[in-house]
Amino acid sequence: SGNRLRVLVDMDGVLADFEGGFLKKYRARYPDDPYITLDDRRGFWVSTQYGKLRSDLSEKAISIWQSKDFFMELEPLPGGVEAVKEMAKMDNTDVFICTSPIKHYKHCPYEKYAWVEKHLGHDFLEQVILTRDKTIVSGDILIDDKPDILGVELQPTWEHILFTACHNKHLPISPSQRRLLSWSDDWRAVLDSKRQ
Ligand code: UMP
Repeated sequence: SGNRLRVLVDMDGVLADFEGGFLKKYRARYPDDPYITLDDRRGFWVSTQYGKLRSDLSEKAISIWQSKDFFMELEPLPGGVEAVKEMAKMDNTDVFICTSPIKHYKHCPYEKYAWVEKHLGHDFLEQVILTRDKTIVSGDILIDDKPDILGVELQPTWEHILFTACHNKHLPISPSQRRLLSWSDDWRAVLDSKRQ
């Protein structure tokens, strides 16, 4: 606490390639159905955009991330695991992974822990926060690809840094909101800007 910097890092779309993993498994399972390329993705909710494409496709999309091994087998996004490991070694810096599990809880929560253990190591499990409401978690920064992070706390302590993803890259950014374009972007400067 005190003068330490607390960084919250989202998992899906920031550390783990949810969109790429989804599209690959959706096309394998439903090869005769239409799909949305990553370039054409708009809006955070995959299920909503698929439902607009054809009404039955929302349920088919949902079936993909409800399946066993979906979350476990997501590929790391370039540079994310390395950045989190480096952050965690920095002086006066605490890093937590803050991620929302789906309500179909058979596989997702277990697999999120397993993913962190596999890619960041057993000790990093100490840093995992599973919550459906990130506004009640306190921190200095939340790096997240979801444009609107809402919950019961109307004034979260963190500044939301929007992590660029296929679904949010076209969004006009409000003057007050900062972005990280990828893990090649200057995340160290973002952290330093919040240090006392
Ligand atoms: N998710 C859905 N529907 C979608 C897209 C994603 O339920 O159309 C799930 C996957 C993740 C969660 O478990 O939402 C997003 O979590 P955060 O990235 O906000 O932590």
